[in-house]
Amino acid sequence: KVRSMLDISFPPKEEDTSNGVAPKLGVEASIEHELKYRVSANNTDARPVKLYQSVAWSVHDRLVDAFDQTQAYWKEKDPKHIYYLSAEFLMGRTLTNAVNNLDLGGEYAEALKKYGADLETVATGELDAALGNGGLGRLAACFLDSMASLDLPGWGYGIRYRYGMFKQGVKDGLQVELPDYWLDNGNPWEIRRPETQFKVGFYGSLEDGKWVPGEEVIAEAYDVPIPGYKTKTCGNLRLWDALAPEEFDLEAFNAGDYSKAVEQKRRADGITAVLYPNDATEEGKELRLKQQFFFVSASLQDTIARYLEQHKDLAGLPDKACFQMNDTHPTIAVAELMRLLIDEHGLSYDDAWAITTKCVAYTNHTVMPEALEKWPVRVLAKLLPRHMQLIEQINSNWLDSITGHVTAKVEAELAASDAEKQKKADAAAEERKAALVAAEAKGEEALAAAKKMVSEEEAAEEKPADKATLVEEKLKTYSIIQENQWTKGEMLVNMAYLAVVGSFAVNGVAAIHSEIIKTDIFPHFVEIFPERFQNKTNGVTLRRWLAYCNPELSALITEALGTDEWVRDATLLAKLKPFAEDAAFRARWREVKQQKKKALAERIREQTGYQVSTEPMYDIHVKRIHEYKRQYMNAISLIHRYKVLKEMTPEQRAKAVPRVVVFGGKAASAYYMAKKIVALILSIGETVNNDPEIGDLLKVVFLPNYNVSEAELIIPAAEISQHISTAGTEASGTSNMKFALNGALIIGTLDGANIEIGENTGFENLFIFGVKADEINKLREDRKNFSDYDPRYTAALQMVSSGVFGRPEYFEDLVASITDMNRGNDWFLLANDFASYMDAQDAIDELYRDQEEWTRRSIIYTASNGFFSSDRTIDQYAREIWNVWRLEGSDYQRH
Ligand code: KOT
Repeated sequence: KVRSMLDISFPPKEEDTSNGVAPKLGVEASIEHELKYRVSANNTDARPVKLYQSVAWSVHDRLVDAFDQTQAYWKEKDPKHIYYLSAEFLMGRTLTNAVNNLDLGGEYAEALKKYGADLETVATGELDAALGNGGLGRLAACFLDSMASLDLPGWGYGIRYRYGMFKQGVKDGLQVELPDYWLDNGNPWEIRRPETQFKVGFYGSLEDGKWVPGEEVIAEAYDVPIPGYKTKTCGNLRLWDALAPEEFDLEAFNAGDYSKAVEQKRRADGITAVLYPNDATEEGKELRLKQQFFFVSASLQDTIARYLEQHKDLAGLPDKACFQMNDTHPTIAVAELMRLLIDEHGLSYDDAWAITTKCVAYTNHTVMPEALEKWPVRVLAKLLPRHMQLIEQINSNWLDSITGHVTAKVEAELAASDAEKQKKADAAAEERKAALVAAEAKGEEALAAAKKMVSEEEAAEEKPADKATLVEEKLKTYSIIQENQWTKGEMLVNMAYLAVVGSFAVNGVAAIHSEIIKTDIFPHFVEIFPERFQNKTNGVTLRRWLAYCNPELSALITEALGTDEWVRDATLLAKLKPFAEDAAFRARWREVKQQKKKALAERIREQTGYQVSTEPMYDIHVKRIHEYKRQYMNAISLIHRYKVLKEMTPEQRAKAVPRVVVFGGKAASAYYMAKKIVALILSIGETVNNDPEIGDLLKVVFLPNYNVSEAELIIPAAEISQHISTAGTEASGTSNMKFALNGALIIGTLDGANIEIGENTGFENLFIFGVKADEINKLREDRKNFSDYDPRYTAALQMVSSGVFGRPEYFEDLVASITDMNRGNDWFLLANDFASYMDAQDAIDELYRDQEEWTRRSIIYTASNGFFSSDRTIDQYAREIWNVWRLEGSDYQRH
């Protein structure tokens, strides 16, 4: 049944609630209208981009209608809201998602026939909204979809970057970064709100305890409607743009100093100009802190203002608002909420603290030390003097509150070590006594010497430790403000510690990760508040990542299950299991995979010029380029594979299992080694793909500019996917879930969510290799000599160094990073895992020869991984952290 948004009445009422502004035109007429009046094209010159624009504007109007009604309804019912604070939202394209979530797919397909177009093609006219780096930003986008689909009152809050993640190109075998002009053709998915503006201050000083900012900018809201899947709920992503105060106050601009005004505009523009392209690394730049404070302050002011429209007393804020901090990037919210409550709304420090710590929760996404944010006190005190003062106060109250605990701990340790020491001292005293007796028997001289020795020994004996000093030392390990371990004397604010102290809940993003943060990152906080720490295993939206990116497989699933309910209730996928045993079904499953491989092959040809066959196994390794993710280890294994193929006789080659290996991923522009890894993959491809002896047996492709839209094309085509991070380094991973749901088998380590995917799918169905997380520290300590390595590994690296793939000098330090004790010393333990990685690769080749068994497993993967729907994740957040609920007895009830 196709439902039109035109006749939505929400909340259900007899009369039309749309105030006459709702689109009155049908889909076809509205496209026509937009084409003529908005983008000024007619049917004959409706080029793809213009057609996309008019379709998008037509959908926009329907979205706005749903949006207005939802927001008005929430305002009336006043339920508790969740505010997801995130520096990144990696939304990708919107058109397909919006049309299908609004259940208008049929109508738009029909209307587009007139232009000889289909929705899939029209959708390619849209540029990705790439306001994120990778997993963390994409998770935020999946969460918005799930909140709306579960009818939860939820908003996202972030930054409207004018330049998102850079576009990656390839030139002369190297990555090049190009600007992402994503707003160039306008953005039909946002609604500018010039009426919603807040002042955000920076710098300045404290005068009589009051902050007088030295610089002010205006935050202006843009709303991006978030349609739930076949529900009337339409949530909101509110993104902030920065304006100079003069843009906002024209009179002052006219009266004031022109060049000063221009300078102010330049500074304001700078705040929202560009997304920092670092994934899981921090760049301690003042501008980054400015961005963080900018969006956090605007979001908190906005929430409080809306709250105060309906309530007098801020004491009730925790019943109406919960702020979920997506990693530490929004952690300044702890201090800013305190400031707003105390300085702007007159609350006492204690009342403000009680409210803040009931409103804020924190999600940790990484244990990589270089990603844990620590802002120098000097930088914070300059940019946000009042906040620095509040952080000092928060820290000193925190340390006071635990001094009793720490003292007791020190006393217990002292008591234990005292007893130990006393035992030692008693034994030593006995020995000395015996020595004196023995010396006495030997005469005067021996006795004198023995006495001297005894008194020296007694003097050297350990003095009892000073308790106060020990308590002070231990307290430092709990302190939010700590000395920089590299730059002595420089004090740093540990943002993760501030987040833990200021939050009522702290969670990791996969089971193993949530344990690691408890044992390795926050053990001393766990002592104090064990109940604060939780796990919320990540998930992905099945709308974008199965239903819409793989309509062919989805149709097959729906046919088998006799319903498409699995799109909202992913647990239903389990009913697919029996079909794995049905040979006819397997043949159709393979047929779909083949179709998706064909589409990817076409894309590879377009983007790289390489012609790849659709017969070989499609082996995919796509994610941000990082040493810990070990694309480099895969590259080394491919060099070995190439070498083996070269050495084979033609008879042996005829029996080899051919592969197309596809890499994709961006290297942060300043990440030296990551860029070299990209270059190495490109070079291997250049050599292997042009080697006539190899032909279709092996192709190594680096597909440039991996992003959400490319992922939607690549993932459905994958037969094997690689998730091979050093155990204990990948917090969760989310593409592993997308691949599994699309029936790609996984080769991976026991890391992040791979473990839970293994538990759900059956570990025997994955290709698991490598050491476990708890072995890593010891292995790092006793890393071997280069000469001890697996001969295949050594030979492959030798080929790089000797120039088989060109540019040997360029790759010299990449090789050194895993072979030289003083230049990296193989921190991510490629050498340790290489042999078992190769065993897993052999097992893959072996299984691929048996296409029936391979397909059986592929179906088992899709059937087993409904758990990784972000609907499940969000339901857990809602119940176990946020305490937000769907409105009872309303139109929200799903049928
Ligand atoms: C950290 C600093 C800056 C930008 C991004 C990060 C970041 C990204 N930290 N963790 N992530 C990834 O988050 C994903 C979603 O939880 C995880 O699946 C993935 O393992 C993290 O690396």
